[in-house]
Amino acid sequence: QSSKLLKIYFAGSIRGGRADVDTYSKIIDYLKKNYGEVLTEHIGDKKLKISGEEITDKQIRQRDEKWIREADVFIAEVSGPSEGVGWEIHEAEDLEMPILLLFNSRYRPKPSAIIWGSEKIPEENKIKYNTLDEVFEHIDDFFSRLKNSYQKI
Ligand code: 6IA
Repeated sequence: QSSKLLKIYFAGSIRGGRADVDTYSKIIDYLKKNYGEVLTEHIGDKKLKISGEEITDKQIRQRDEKWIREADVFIAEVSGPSEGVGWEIHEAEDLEMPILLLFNSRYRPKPSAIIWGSEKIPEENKIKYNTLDEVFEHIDDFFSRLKNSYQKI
């Protein structure tokens, strides 16, 4: 295991809706405590305004493109639909990053087929969960699988 802190890109809905912000924030805390640096910590910020931001959309897009290239692993919470998260998943696929998808079927039975049907994401990394404890277990499993197959980790 390298001594360099692992960089994690966590994706969650912003303008798609903030109903799950508590979940995002708990997942981010768990990742920081156990696995590395989360480049996108603001996703779990309850005070984040979804309009009237001090930075422009172009700056957000550029910054996120840079962060996703820096990151070693990609984790997305996909329960609520979000165009931005959908785009980021495709970008992570293009960059051949290890991807973990977390889905709670509280709002809808399944995520978009375009996401869930991806052959670039192993089936065991497409998680349907009910409780946060389950999420944490799946995150642990994801990282232990990576240790065996992915050199940087
Ligand atoms: O379509 P959505 O807004 O739901 O897309 C959410 C995804 O796009 C997240 O996973 C983010 O990585 C990215 N994203 C969208 N808006 C922002 C944003 N705005 N900041 C960073 N990433 C974003 C708030 C800026 C604020 C900190 C000043």
